[in-house]
Parts: sequence; C-alpha cells; structure tokens
Amino acid sequence: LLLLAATLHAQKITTAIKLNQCGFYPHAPKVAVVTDSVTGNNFYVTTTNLRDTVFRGTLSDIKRSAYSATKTRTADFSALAVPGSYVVAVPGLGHSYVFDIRAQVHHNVAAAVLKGYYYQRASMPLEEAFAGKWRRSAGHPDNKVLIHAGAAGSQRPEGAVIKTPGGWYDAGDYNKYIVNSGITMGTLLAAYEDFPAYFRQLHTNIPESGDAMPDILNEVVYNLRWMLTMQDPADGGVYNKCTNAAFDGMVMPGVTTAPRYVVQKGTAATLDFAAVTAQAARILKPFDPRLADSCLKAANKAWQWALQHPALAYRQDSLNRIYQPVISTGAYGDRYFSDEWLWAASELYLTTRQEKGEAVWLQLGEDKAGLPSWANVAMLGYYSFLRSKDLPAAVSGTVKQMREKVLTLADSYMAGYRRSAFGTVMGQSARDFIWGSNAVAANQGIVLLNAYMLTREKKYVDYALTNLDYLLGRNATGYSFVTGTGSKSPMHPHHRPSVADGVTDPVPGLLAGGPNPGMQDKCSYEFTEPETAYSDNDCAYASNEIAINWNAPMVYLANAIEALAPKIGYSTVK
Ligand code: G3I
Ligand code: 9MR
Repeated sequence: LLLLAATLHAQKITTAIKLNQCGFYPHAPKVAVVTDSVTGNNFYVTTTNLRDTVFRGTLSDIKRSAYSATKTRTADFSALAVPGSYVVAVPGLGHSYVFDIRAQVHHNVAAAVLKGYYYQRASMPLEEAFAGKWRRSAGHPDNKVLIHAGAAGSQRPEGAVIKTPGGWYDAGDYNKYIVNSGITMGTLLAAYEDFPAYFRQLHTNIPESGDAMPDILNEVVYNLRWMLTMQDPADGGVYNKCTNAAFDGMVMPGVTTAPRYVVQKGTAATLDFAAVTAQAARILKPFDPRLADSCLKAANKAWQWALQHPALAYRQDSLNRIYQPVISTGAYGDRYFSDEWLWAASELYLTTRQEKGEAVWLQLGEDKAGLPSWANVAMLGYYSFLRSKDLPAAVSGTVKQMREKVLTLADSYMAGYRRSAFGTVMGQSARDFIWGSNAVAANQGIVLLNAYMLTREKKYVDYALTNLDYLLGRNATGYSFVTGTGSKSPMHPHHRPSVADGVTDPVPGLLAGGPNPGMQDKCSYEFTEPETAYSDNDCAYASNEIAINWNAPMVYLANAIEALAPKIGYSTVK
C-alpha cells in the first residue's frame, strides 16, 4: 500500500479523468470516466494528498463514443460512501480534480444557478452587498422605448414611447425576448410548484431575501413585472421583444444608449405570456393577491388576442424588407403554435378550472409534446396537469395520455443510456448536440424527475443524476459548464458583462450553451465533433453563450435533486 501511495504521489492532475467536479452524495451512484488509454486496469480513490487509498476498483472495458473519436473506460466507485474530499487516481495517467462525497453536495451550484438571474437583471444597479466583485451600475432603463414601425397601431403609432423597464437580459446580449422568457419562467415556476417546501428555505442573497416570498419567486416576479409591461393594454397582444436594432458591442450594460424598440406582437409571445401569467396567478396568490389578480386578467386578455390572431409568426426577415430600422437581434421566430396553445390553455384551465377556447387543449391531448425548448412548450402544460390535484373525471383521459407520454419518454432515455460512453442519458443521438445542448441535458433530467414523481421509482432520479454529472464535468469536454462551479469551468463565456467588467472571473452561476457542432459563430474550435465542439472563447456564442432558458432547467435539475436527495436515501442509508 505504501508503495502504491508513493507511485500515486508522483502523479499530476490529468484532465483525462472526467467526473462531476462538485462530487457525489454518499449513497448515490459515483462514476468517473477515463478518456486516455491506460495500460493497467486499476483505479484508486485516495485522499487529496494521495496518501490514503480509500477505495480500489477495476476500470470497465473500453467503450467507443458515438459522438467523437473518444474511447472511454468507466471507474465506478458507487460503493464508497464515506464523506470526505478525494481524487480518483489511475496509475500512469494521474489523478482527477478534487471532489467531495457529502450530503447537499449540489447545494452551492443549485443556489448559484438561481442567483445567476439576479446578475441578469436590467434597469437596476447590482450592489456590492449582493453582487460582490460583480457589482455594476444599472443598464437599459427602458423607460423610453419606441414602438417599431412593424408594431404600429392606431393607439400606438410608430415612434410612440412606452415604458418597459426591468426583466432579465436574455443571454450574453442585452435584449429581452418574451418567447424565451416564456419557457424560462414556466420552468422556474414549475420548480417551485414541484418543491415548494425546499424553495421556501433556499436563500440566494438577493435584495428581496428575507421578505415573505421565497427567493425563487422574488426572482421570477422581477421578470414577470417586465413581462406585464410588454402587453398592449389596448388589445391584449404581446410584443415579441424589447430590443436594440442591432446587438450592443461587448460593453457593460450601463454605457449603451442605442434606441430601444418593441417589435410586432405575435401568437407565440402572446400565448407564452398567457401561460406564464396564468401559472403565476395561482402560485403568487397567497403571497401577493393583487399581483396574482393582475396576472390572471392579463392572461385572459392575451388569450382573447390570440383567438383573433391564432397563427401570427414573428418573421423578422420579412418584416425587415418592409420596415425601418432593420432589426438584427435574436428572432425566436417560432412558426408552430399548437404547443403554445396547449400550454396556455392548460395553465388557464388549471388556475381557473374553467375550460378555455372550445376545449382546445382537450383536442390537443394528441399533441406531439417532446423535450421542452423555447419553440416547444407543450410539455410544460403536461407537467402542470400531472402535478395537479383534484382534477375532474372529464380530464382523466387526457391526463392519462400525458402520463404515458412522460413515462415513455423517460423510459426511452434509460434505454439510450446503455449506449453512452460517458454513462449519461445526454447523447441519445447526435441531435442532442444543438445550440444550447446543455439545456437538452438539463431538460432530459426534468423529464426523468417527472417520471420519478409519477411513479416514485428511484431509478429515474439516478438517471437524472447522470445528466447533472454530465453538466458538471463528466462529458467529453471535461468542463463543468456552470461559471464559477468546479475546477475547470468556462472563463470566457459570450456574456457582455463578463467580457467587459475587468474582473477575471466571469459572472457566476451561468450555464454555458455547450457542445454544438453547428459552430455558427465561425469562431475557431479546437475540437469539432458533436460532443467536443465547445470553445471557452468569448467569440464562440454558438457554444459558449449563456442564456436564461438554459439556466432554468439547470435550476430545476440541481435544486430538485438537492430536494429529493435526503428523501430517497442519497444522503443517508434508508
Ligand atoms: O429547428 C432546426 C432543426 O430542425 C434542425 O435539425 C437543426 C439542425 O441544426 O436546426 C434547428 O434550428 C436551430 C434552432 O436554433 C432551433 O434549435 C438552428 O439551427 C439554430 O441556429 C437556432 O439557434 C438559435 C440561435 O438563437 C440563433 O437563432 C438558438 O436556438 C437560440 O437559443 C439562440 O438564442 C439567442 C438569441 O437569438 C439572442 N440572444 C442570445 C440567445 C442565445 O444564444
Ligand atoms: O451577441 C450575440 C448573441 O447574443 C447571439 O446569440 C448571436 C446570434 O444571434 O449573435 C451575437 O452577436 C453577434 C452578431 O450576431 C454578429 N456580430 C458579432 C456579434 C457578437 O459579437
């Protein structure tokens, strides 16, 4: 043993041992993946000074990854349950970063990714007491926003001035988009609805901390109040975005002065708005009945507008051929609305228990709900139905279909997992590696957690955990994709404040988009295969931007697993 310790001691950190850089719960699965070839078959888990070996195991056979030239061997040390700080060591290769085995091992990252939204707040200064070294002055007051030519109407002609302050910046850019706020808010509200007791005790040190509302809801309300200003009071329609004509430079938010516009109203924006405000109405009622009431009124008004405009897409390129100024910021130009109809109808029904719009959602029970994304929100309606109690018999057939859909999807993920060279559900096919692929991984985790909540079968949490492990380091890039979390995390995200603030560390708690072989940013990439096409460079917006709709499923996944860990025996033997 002493000899072994001496051999290991001579070894250096290697990036060829990939694992969750936060660590593991004492009684949960624990896996590291070795991505360089080694001659031996043994691995060791040792104390951080490499002196004491606490576990010895055998590496698995070689697996060839389907999404890059990587070959892997797995080191499974699930049986090690003693809390502590450790490394995984492989003779001839080196040792991993330090990780912990302990209860609440994901508490910090779970709180950090929620706090990430505070740093995205527009129109208010971030004070040192809450933002530390990332304090900054307010950006984009948005109290003089112009009606764009393409959004002009009789009450609000082109150039009319409205106020639409507050809300979160969408991503690395400084614009605010309703469609992307839709899925983001729906996901955060779902997290609270699924785990209210847990979130009541989660504090993130934001200005509102300590008031009667849980921090997650305070954060959501900051964006909700902005969303409410995006509805045209005359007709209930909702503008697609509040935006510059062109993206700001890589500067701090406080220094930009380019004019801001609201652009054309649209069906996706209006129905997403209806869904969010309807969902918020029922959740906020005990905390702020007046705000809840305003939300429900706004939701109904939005629904009425959508009935008059059932399929009005935001086609930015076409609009740019007609109207000035040309708008070149993100489009979120969804063209299929059956999922937005289903989600909005679901939330309105569940909040009011009154059927909406000729039972549109009942017919849409057949809808092809898939993994949620900004353009596909049907599943959010499913999740809301499936958590609801006391539903009338009339909807039981629909609910049963929804249940089967979620379970079928979850089971297909478990089947796909067997092919994974990294022991993750992420990587069902090459199509998982899209722009924002890390949100794919996080959303798959949420599907699995919903399957757990429907069945109480622990295996679903184990599989969800494989994707949390993926996001925190057990992936082909070896990055923990959350800024400020883990030993190797993004240092140069495409995030204007992180680039411009003069602080070395990026703003923390933000999830990078993740591997995307599309590489639409035309930045130079060292690796270009589906699971490796990630570049920690601020020009790489197609893989290294951050965005509110990617952070939200990470908030859900990390916090839900923290909430469930003590209940399912991850922390102590049950
Ligand atoms: O829908 C097609 C799919 O059918 C096809 O198989 C696949 C193959 O690449 O492409 C799919 O379309 C992609 C689409 O996202 C849907 O995932 C496009 O290629 C891809 O270019 C597009 O990327 C979007 C990107 O904006 C460019 O429009 C991202 O989803 C979206 O998250 C991103 O959002 C930006 C905002 O516009 C501006 N703010 C920052 C934010 C994050 O980068
Ligand atoms: O910063 C922009 C980012 O938020 C978007 O996701 C991305 C794609 O729309 O575009 C980025 O802006 C780039 C623009 O598209 C082209 N010129 C360089 C800009 C980034 O520096």
